[in-house]
Amino acid sequence: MTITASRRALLGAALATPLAAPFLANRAAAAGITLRAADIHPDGYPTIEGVKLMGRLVEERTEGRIKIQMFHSRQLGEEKDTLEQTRFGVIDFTRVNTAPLNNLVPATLVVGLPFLFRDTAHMQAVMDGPIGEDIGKDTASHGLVTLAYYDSGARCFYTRPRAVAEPEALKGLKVRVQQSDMWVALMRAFGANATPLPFGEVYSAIQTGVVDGAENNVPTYYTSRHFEVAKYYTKTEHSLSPEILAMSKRSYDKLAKPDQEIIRQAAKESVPHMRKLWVAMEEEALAKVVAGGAQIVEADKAAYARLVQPVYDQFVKDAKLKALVERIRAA
Ligand code: GTR
Repeated sequence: MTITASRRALLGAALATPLAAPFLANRAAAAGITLRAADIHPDGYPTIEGVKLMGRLVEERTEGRIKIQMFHSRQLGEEKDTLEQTRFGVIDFTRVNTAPLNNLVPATLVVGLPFLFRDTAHMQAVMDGPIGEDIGKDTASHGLVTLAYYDSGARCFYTRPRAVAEPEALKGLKVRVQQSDMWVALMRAFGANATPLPFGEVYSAIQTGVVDGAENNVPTYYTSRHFEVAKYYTKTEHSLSPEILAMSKRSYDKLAKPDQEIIRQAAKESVPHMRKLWVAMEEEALAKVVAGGAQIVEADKAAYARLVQPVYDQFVKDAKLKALVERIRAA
């Protein structure tokens, strides 16, 4: 049966109507999915902006079929929680430091080891290259697809009672650390008492004297407003422990190969963007904390570095981790 002229006219009119476009768009959206990403940092922080860029690229390249919604500011919980939920596919992406992964995936502790990287360029070259890729492979058996590594600057001490230019000044102070055995051991090696705490509890822990201080990069010291309660920021730069952007393997496996590739590629492309913002943020944060009353103190880094061997002895025991440390040093 051939389509009658009048029906053809009707059909043409329907397609020409302005209603047709939103109708089709709605259908496409209904067929699409929105993936959820978690981060503890506030909106505007470079890690958040990195993931947002990844989301825009993914949405564009899948013609709106895949969207990524960012939940910042600990809306989905602390890093330990979001990691667990990502492993089990409740959350699709999480951006965390390597530290909360340390007990689960030993290779991740290596890149947080004290005074391991010579500088930021060394860290970036290692993480962006085959070594970073190998570390990423180890996360897969724990339900996480490592997509990219972001910068996290240099971690330094900030303390309430006094500056800690020499390790002697740190002796006996209670210092908050991330929830990782390596980090607890490192504080001990430095002579401090380690108190592992989730990030969101640090401000009040310092304020109420539960701990005497913590350690972090300047941007986090600023955005967390920890500078209000711990005025002395001592530039020990003891670790360049990078950030990791991981996708839930469960969520990843549900996607078609070309979509997986789009996500991997978008994550890679978000790295230079994040790093550019990071450099600007470090400068801005430093000015802001100084204006807010923080005192920036130079440290005897060599004296700190002399204390860390026991941490390497305790955690870099098996042949695999030893080889990893050697590869990083030689890179
Ligand atoms: C920040 C890092 C977070 C988290 C936090 C902490 O520098 O970006 O992922 O590790 O430090 O100390 O808990």
